[in-house]
Amino acid sequence: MAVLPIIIAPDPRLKKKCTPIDRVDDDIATLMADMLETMYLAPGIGLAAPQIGVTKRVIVVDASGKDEDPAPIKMANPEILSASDELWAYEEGCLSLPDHYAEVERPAKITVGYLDESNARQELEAEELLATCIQHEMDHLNGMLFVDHISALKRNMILRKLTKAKKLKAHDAAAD
Ligand code: GNR
Ligand code: NI
Repeated sequence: MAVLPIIIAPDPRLKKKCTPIDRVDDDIATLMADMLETMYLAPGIGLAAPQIGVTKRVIVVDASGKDEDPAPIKMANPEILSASDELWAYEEGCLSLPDHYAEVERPAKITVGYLDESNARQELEAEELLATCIQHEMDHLNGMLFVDHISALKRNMILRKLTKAKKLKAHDAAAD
């Protein structure tokens, strides 16, 4: 298994539409395992392949609580089969937007179809935090970040701060 570096916004690799998986083979199963390891170390409750520079429709999530058993889920080609009219609001964060948070409203309950790590078709009903997390990860597959759901004013403020932080980091690296 391997821990991979996470891409920080703004970055064109986070804006790409990812391509579907033909078949979950050993290479995709390894990618899923590496993504979970990267996510747990970060730590985060979800990770999408484009966050590690892979433009494929693969996500992993684990929205279990601190005192619960781990509940890893690996998905290729996730699709929303149904979504509730009822919405749920949550203060979202993103490993690609470190230290920034904003409330986003999304359907409270969803049914998702996907291929698992054995290439078997699965369906999962999710609600609240798990539903939000899956929708957040699926957005990444279409080049969307949670800041694309908030006002342009708040979005640009966050992206400007991240651009500044990147410049500082590049400057520090050049100084040593
Ligand atoms: O770790 C994460 N926490 C989180 C909190 C609220 C809503 C979504 C998330 S996903 C995020 C990890 C991440 O960036 N996944 O793409
Ligand atoms: Ni994210």
